[in-house]
Amino acid sequence: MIQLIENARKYTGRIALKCNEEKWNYEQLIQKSENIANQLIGDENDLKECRIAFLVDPGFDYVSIQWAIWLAGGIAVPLCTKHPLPSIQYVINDTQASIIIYSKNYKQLILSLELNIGQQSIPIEAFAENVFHKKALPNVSTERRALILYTSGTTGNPKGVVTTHHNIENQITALIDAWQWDKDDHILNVLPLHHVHGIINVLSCALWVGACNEFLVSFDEEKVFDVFKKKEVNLFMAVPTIYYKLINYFQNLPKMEQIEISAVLSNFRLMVSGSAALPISVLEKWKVLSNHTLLERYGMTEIGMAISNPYKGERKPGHIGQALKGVSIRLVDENNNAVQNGEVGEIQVKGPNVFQEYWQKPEATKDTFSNDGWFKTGDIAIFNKDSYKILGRNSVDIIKSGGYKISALEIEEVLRTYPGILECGVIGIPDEEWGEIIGACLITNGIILDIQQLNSWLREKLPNYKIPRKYIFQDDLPRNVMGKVTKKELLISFLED
Ligand code: MLC
Ligand code: AMP
Repeated sequence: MIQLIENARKYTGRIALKCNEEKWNYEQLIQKSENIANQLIGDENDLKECRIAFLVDPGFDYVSIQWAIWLAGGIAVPLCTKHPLPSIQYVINDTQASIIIYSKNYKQLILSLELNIGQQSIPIEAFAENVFHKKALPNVSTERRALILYTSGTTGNPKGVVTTHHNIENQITALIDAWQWDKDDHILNVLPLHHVHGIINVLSCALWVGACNEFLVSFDEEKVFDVFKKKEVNLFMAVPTIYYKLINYFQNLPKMEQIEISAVLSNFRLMVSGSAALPISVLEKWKVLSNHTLLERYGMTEIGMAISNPYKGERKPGHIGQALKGVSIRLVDENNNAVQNGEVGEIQVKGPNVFQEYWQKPEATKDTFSNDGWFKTGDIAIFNKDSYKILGRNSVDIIKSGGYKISALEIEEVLRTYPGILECGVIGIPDEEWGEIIGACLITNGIILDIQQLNSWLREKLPNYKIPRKYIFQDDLPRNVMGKVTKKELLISFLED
C-alpha cells in the first residue's frame, strides 16, 4: 500500500494542486493516476519495478504520472525538463527505462532519443481519460523500489539513487512532524521536480497531509511575488540562491509594493532554506523584508532530510540544527571513529530515510557505507553546543551551484574532448549568489579558444548549471609530488585572476 496515495482518499474534495490558476482536487488526482496506472499495466498485473521515465513539466500531469507508476508497481524516474539530449539519454540508458512518458513540448527531444528494442515513448495525451475495464492494481509493498533520482558524485557520471516506498514515507513523515505540516497549508513550489527538495520536502509533504501544492513551472521573481500577493500561500521552501534573487528583486521594487509584500510575507507560517549553505547575509536581509528567520535544514538525495533547525525555538544563523526524529547522526574522523562534541568530523547517517542503493552500482553502494552500516555523506561538520554546523566537504571535486550538486570530474571529461583543450581543471569558486560558480582552467598550448563557441558546444552536452562561468588559461595545472592536480592551489589562481 502506498500511504501517500491512501492518505489522499481522505481528502477527496480538497484542492491538491494548483498551476496557472487551474486547480485539481485529490479525487481528480486519484482518478487520473488510477487511469494511467491501468493503462501502464496493460495485460500484466504489476509493473514489477520496471523503470518508467517521464519528461513532463511540473503540474497535474507530472503528479498523476508519478502516482500512476507507483500504483502500477513501477519505479518512477523523473527527467529534468531543462536537460539537453545527452543527459536525458544517459538516464534512459542507465535505468533501461521501458517506457518514457512525455508532454508535447518535449516531443522533438524525445524523438531524437536512441531507444532499444522494448523501450517505447508515449505522449501523455495517449492515455485515455477513462478506462472502462479497470483491473485491480497490485498490492505494492513498502519495501519495493519507488524512485530513482540522479546525483553527481566524486566519480564522473551521475549515479541513480534508489529509494523505496518505505524510505520515502520516512523522509516525508520526519518533516511533517518537525515542521508541523497541516491540511490547511498552501505551499508554492518553484523547484525542479527531479530532486528531493522539490519532490519530497514540498510536493509530497503537502500531499501527505491534504494540503495544496501550487506550482510555478519555472522560477521567476516577479511571478513568485505575484502569487504571494494573492495571500493564499503560507509556506515557502527554496535554495539560498532563490532567496538571494528574491531579495535583489524586492530591493528594486517601489516602496509601496515592498510594504505590501512584507506585510503578506510576515503572515506566512514557515519559510525554509536548504540544499546549500545559507549565507548569513541572505538570512539577515530576508528577515528584514519578511519578518521571518529562515529555517535552515540539511539533507541529501540519498537520505532526504537529516538535520533541521527547530520549528519552534532558536534558529541559529550558520547552523543546521539537530537530527530529525528517526534519523541517527554521528560525526567521525578519517579512521571512522566517532569524534567528541565540539570536534570536526564527517557527517554519517543511519535510519529508515537512507536510500537502498545506487542503481546497478553495487561497488559504489558498498563504498558509500561504513563497515558498520552508516551512510557517509562526505560533508564535514561540528556539533557546537546544541546544533550542527557545516564546515565544508571532504572532496574538492563536488561543486554546489544554485543548489545543484555538480561533479568537477564530469565537466573535465567533457572539456577534454573539445578540440584544442589538452588538459583542464574544474573547481567551485565561492559566490554569494550561487554558493559556488564553476571555474575551468584550460591548458591549450597557446591555441586561442573562442569561449562563446566553447560554451555553445558545452550547452549541447551539459545542463546550463554545469557550464563553467569563469575560464582561465595556464601553461600547466598545479600538481603535487604524486602528479595529482592540487585544486586548492588552482582556486587561488581563480581568486587572484
Ligand atoms: C543558471 N545561471 C547560472 C547558473 N545557473 N549562473 C551561474 N551559476 C549557475 N549555477 C545563469 C544562466 O546562465 C542565465 O544567465 C541565468 O542564470 C538564468 O538561467 P536559468 O537557467 O533560467 O536559471 P534560473 O531558472 O534562474 O535558475 C536559478 C535557480 C535554479 C536557482 C532557480 O538554479 C534552481 O532551480 N535551483 C534549485 C536546484 C535544486 O532544487 N536543488 C536541490 C537538490 S536536492 P544568462 O546570462 O544566460 O541570462 C538537495 C538535497 C537538499 O540538494 O538538501 O535539498
Ligand atoms: P544533493 O546531492 O544534490 O542532494 O546535495 C546534497 C548536498 O547539499 C549535501 O551533501 C550538502 O553538501 C549540501 N547541503 C544540503 N543542505 C545544506 C545546508 N543547509 N548547508 C550546507 N550544505 C547543504
